[in-house]
Amino acid sequence: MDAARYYNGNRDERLDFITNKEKKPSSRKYGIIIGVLVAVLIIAAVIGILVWFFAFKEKDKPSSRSTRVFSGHMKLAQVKYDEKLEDTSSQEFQDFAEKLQEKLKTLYQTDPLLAKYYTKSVVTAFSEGVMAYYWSQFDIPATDYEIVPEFSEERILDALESGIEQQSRAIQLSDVKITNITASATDWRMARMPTAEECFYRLEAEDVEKMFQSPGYPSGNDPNSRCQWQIRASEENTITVNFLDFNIKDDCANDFVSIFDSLSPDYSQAITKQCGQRPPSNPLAVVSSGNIMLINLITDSSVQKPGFNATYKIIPQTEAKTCGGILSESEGNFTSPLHPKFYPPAVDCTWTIKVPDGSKVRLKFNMFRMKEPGVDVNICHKDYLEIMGKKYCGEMSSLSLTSDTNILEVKFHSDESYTDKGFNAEYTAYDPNNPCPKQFFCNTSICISNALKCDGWNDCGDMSDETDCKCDKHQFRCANGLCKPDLWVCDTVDDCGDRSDEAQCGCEANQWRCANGDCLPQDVICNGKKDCEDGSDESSCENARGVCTIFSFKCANQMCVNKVNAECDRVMDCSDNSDEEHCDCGIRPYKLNRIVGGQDAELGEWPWQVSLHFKTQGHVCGASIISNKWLLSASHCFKYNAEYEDPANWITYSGLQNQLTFNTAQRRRVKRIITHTGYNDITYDYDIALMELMEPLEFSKTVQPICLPASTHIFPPGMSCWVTGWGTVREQGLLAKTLQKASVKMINDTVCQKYLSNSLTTRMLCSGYLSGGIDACQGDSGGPLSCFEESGKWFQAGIVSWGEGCARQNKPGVYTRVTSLRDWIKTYSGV
Ligand SMILES: *[C@@H]1O[C@H](CO)[C@@H](O)[C@H](O)[C@H]1NC(C)=O
Ligand SMILES: *[C@@H]1O[C@H](CO)[C@@H](O)[C@H](O)[C@H]1NC(C)=O
Ligand SMILES: *[C@@H]1O[C@H](CO)[C@@H](O)[C@H](O)[C@H]1NC(C)=O
Ligand SMILES: *[C@@H]1O[C@H](CO)[C@@H](O)[C@H](O)[C@H]1NC(C)=O
Ligand SMILES: *[C@@H]1O[C@H](CO)[C@@H](O)[C@H](O)[C@H]1NC(C)=O
Ligand SMILES: [Ca+2]
Repeated sequence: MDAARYYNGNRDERLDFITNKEKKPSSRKYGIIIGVLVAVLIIAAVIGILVWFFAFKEKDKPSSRSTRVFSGHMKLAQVKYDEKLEDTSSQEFQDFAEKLQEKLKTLYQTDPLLAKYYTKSVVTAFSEGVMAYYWSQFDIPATDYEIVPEFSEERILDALESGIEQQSRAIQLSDVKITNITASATDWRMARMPTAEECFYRLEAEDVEKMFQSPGYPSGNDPNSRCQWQIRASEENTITVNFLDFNIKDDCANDFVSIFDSLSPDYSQAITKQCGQRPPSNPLAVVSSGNIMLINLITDSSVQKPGFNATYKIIPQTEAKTCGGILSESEGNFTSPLHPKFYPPAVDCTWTIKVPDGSKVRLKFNMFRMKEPGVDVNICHKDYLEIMGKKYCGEMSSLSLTSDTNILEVKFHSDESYTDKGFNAEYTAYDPNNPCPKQFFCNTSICISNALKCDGWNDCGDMSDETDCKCDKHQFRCANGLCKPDLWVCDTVDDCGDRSDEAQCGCEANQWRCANGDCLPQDVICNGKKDCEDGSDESSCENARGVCTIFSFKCANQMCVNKVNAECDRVMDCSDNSDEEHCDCGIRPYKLNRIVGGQDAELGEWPWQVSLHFKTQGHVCGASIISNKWLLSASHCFKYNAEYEDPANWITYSGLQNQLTFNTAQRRRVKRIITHTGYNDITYDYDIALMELMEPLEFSKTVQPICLPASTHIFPPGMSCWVTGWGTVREQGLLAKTLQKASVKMINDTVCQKYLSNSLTTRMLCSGYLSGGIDACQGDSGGPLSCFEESGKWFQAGIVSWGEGCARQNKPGVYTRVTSLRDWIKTYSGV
């Protein structure tokens, strides 16, 4: 075996060991031994900086080294393609691979540095068109760590190309000639020997859909898996893979699936790299550009997830890559190729929208996602959509445009690497003399309801609906002339854009504002003394030992921690760790698509939301899960009459998204309902209740508890939170079928108090809708107000209690303040 010669010279004994083994080729062990050794020996990363950093850190250990692996493909001239080359155990494959490996070695000789650290090249596969797939490995001993950054893709390619040029001058007629060659840095864990059998699969895609799963699915694959699926199809076809279930650990560095439009793990032809768990509403489905595809599964974490269950089949190239055309109806829809699957790499198409003379085209994207690593969305040098001379790429939650004439051309381009879900667009012809019949025409070309003009919300996207307004009595006039809901005043958020809504909010610039609004000199902060009456000047001072204020977090051992929101923030603050106990909460197991817009909640987006059904009336109130046996809700849901106080009349549904499909929800009966003795049905004070379940819940992807905040937890005014529900107190009309969500923000207590003529007690807080145009009623009495903290968990700030009607924009919603009743919850439920 020629490979042995590669280890001559300055290699150390561990590599000589490989050499010896390699002298006995063509046994199955070969691959396994190499695999194991590679795993043991190689410590590498894809990114040069990382490798450099590692090498630097490890330089004191003489035996450690950095390994860099490059992979790609090359086109071969002057050889006939033989199908036997697809069988890696055939003599033809072995002979030809060896010949090419030898050739690659000599190509690297053109660069002395590469030659010095060269370890080996391995040809892993062939495909028709006489394409060969390979990877090359370089090992740099720790003592030479400073040269690691020299191993760039450019340098490798330069060496290969100049080597090919030199050889072509001295070429003999019978010689194999390498033409176009590619090389890109890859993860060493995906470089496999062609003879490897462990977790290596060859699949043939056909017309009929076939299935494959990751090993061990669904109970979970082994940690340290290096699995590869090579999928081929007959010519003139592309391959599509649909992941029915995809659940890999949510850590893309150690655990991931990488899919390539090649038989090499060559990132210049990557289709995508994914990790985490995908909800059913956002499945992963990819398509190749040609008749090959390579899928890699790498798992390194010790905790394993189920893996994936997928189907694969062919799509004829003519179908997968044909798109565009002339759209001459006055309205219609079009999408990126194969949407909502990922579009294939290397596709170009153009749609020409042609509406009657005198009309113009309005184009609206209901979904737009063409995101690639390392792309500046202002330039869009890879995949893009081009409309009227402007390129669009990345991720956009809303995009609408209008044409200048009756013709609009939309060009779509996808390059060789990285694809995405693409877009889904809707167009309509409109009369430029009357662009929005009975509606307001925004400068961004969209039409909005007249009621949204001058309501303080930027509904158009460019503020054109909020200029030239007269403010009404519940609005604040900003210095720049805009009108804003006066509830937005003094909430620390600059709503006006000129800070005029935050200007008269208490203290001078050089003063410290206590939480109760008092103004004191700045130097009172963290001086170890309580200067503010409430102690808020010492509330976030990590070294204010011994100072216990109403803002301090109290550890189980009675010590005080002066840090804002110390509980469950993944930092151990109490010496007894009690701040990080009972923190299995506030997590969404599904990895949700960030751009999920609209008002409909995704399955698993609010896994603590519960629907309370009363007798035969169906959904009546909301609640939240705070442990597997306890739900939190509002007293007023049970104080209507005696029947409502009887636990036997209630059924709870957890994990429910749609009020028509109960089969996936967990149904539990109620053992006990505890309402607050202080509940007042006139003022709605102490509007809190606990429900104990007969049977515990089973936590799952769609059923999870929310974190309860410590009584000292602060949800500051201006903070954005979410209110969810099916809408019980809807003013008119039916309940929503799908769980609704709305973004709201916390309102300054003083401001809300004034607004509500002093009906707010300290057991209540206010929040209001953040975006305009909401005409549904998202809140559910008893449902949660959920707030995401940067430490990564969701906390329940409030319980939906009362408000003046539903989502009338300038009215606040009033919630039971969970922090003020935290001790009551603990007393009665133990949670
Ligand atoms: C090889 O590369 C050249 C230039 O990049 C290109 O024009 C040619 O089409 C390529 N040939 C093949 C067979 O891919
Ligand atoms: C994969 O999913 C399909 C369709 O849901 C199902 O029929 C099949 O049993 C699943 N395979 C495994 C191994 O669970
Ligand atoms: C286009 O799609 C939207 C939403 O997906 C749908 O409401 C509309 O009816 C479609 N229009 C046409 C002309 O197909
Ligand atoms: C609308 O936009 C155009 C340019 O896009 C700008 O010139 C014009 O002033 C804008 N009009 C308003 C009312 O904002
Ligand atoms: C709330 O607004 C009042 C003025 O109305 C201001 O004095 C106070 O500091 C604000 N509170 C907070 C926490 O920002
Ligand atoms: Ca404000």
